[in-house]
Amino acid sequence: MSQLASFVVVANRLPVDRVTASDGSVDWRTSPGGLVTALEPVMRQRGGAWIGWHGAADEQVAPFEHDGYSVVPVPLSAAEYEEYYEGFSNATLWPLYHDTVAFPEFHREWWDAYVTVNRRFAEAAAEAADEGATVWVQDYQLQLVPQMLRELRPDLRVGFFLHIPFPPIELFLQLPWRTEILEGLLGADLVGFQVPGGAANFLRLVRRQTGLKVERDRVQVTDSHASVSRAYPISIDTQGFADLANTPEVIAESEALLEELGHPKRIFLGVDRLDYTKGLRQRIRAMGELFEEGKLNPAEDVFLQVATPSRERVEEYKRLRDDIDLLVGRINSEVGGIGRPAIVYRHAGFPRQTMAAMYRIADVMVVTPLRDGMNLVAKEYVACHPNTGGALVLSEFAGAALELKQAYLVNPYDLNGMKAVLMQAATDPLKARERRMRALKKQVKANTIDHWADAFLGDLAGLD
Ligand code: ADQ
Repeated sequence: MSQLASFVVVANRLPVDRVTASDGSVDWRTSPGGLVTALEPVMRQRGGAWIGWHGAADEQVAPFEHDGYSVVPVPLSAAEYEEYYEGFSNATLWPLYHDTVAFPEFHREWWDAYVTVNRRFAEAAAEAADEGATVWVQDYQLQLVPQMLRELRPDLRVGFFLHIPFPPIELFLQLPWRTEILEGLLGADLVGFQVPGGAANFLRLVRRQTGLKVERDRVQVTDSHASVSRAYPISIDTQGFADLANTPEVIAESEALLEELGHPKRIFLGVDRLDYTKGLRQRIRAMGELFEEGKLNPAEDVFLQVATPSRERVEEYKRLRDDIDLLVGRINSEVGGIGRPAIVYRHAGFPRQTMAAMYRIADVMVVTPLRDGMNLVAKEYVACHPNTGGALVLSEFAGAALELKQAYLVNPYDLNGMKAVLMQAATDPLKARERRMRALKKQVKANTIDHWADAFLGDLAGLD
């Protein structure tokens, strides 16, 4: 690499995707996403480096410059991808950290791969960072990196942010490698969580598992190193989304969508990665029952659900996909007219512009995860929907529920309760819906992704 960086982001994936043109030439394009949008300007300003996997197994890619910052690809073998990423990250940690809504699997080989890959990321960061640089490690795939990095480079200022929930102590203690993970995280000067409950779970665990001195949010790890744990709720580029939703292109696309859907009177919308934490089974059943019971009328109402393909080789995700196909097929075969399905379901990713068009036309946005670190979809809807009485139905178990208090809150495990709230959101007087929406818009305007990054990095820089 040409020069050492004073600001380094370490994440499982790079912020760029490789695009190969028909003539075989290779280009790298910025991949969309809240994290990338937030951190790119910071990196450019600070002369940063982004360390992450480039998305192709068994392949070495040399570091390169992109949009004014350095991109440092970390290689993964096909076996490591299976064991570290699909295995330990997504079949052990992901379900364990999400209230065990699916059964976590514990395999020693997966753990070994997790350690090996975390060390590789730590070494790459140590090599890229300038003297006294700030390194910001992201998410559950890399929880050992802070401590490994501190050992390699005690001069660095290390931050860590967990994008998913930090589980209650009773669940975390199942993990055979609980002490190692705890020590890994404590290597950071600042550990960030989505909600105060995550930080509290973590500090309780530290108190119980280690003999370390904990004072409020500060753990004295060694004589010379303390680690602070706090909540930093992540957000979106609110203005960017609002502006996008108001472009003539998006307005035209939303009109085309309405036409395609046959101008229904009411549109319920669900937008998720296809993941068992998102509560799709419960949501679809609740919507199906409302149609079956005649509370919703397929001639007037439609439920549009889009789900991005995700982790498709992991067993639990394959099962989920089949379950959803079956459920939607069954409901549509029983209710609705020919050419007028009650549920319109697409298993696909869409460009951001299309997402904005969907948010524009949705009367009731249905966000009902069983557990979610934050949930950006809820905030994107609030930013994009014009204030004409749209309604957000939001699970109590999404981190976003702590901020978006004016949403129609639901317990996604309570099907009858959820059905009642869905109907309330659809039928409340316009004034009541507008009042809620105004409060929600105020919230997402006041708390953007820039605030999130500034708050975290400001605190990290200010620690003594
Ligand atoms: P995710 O679990 O991926 O993120 P979420 O916060 O909702 O969940 O973000 C999903 C993103 O993907 C949104 O920006 C959304 O627009 C986009 N998306 C979803 N479906 C799509 C589709 N069909 N087509 C195109 N785009 C689609 C993790 C945690 C969350 C946390 C975020 C950020 O699980 O709790 O909010 O990280 O920290």
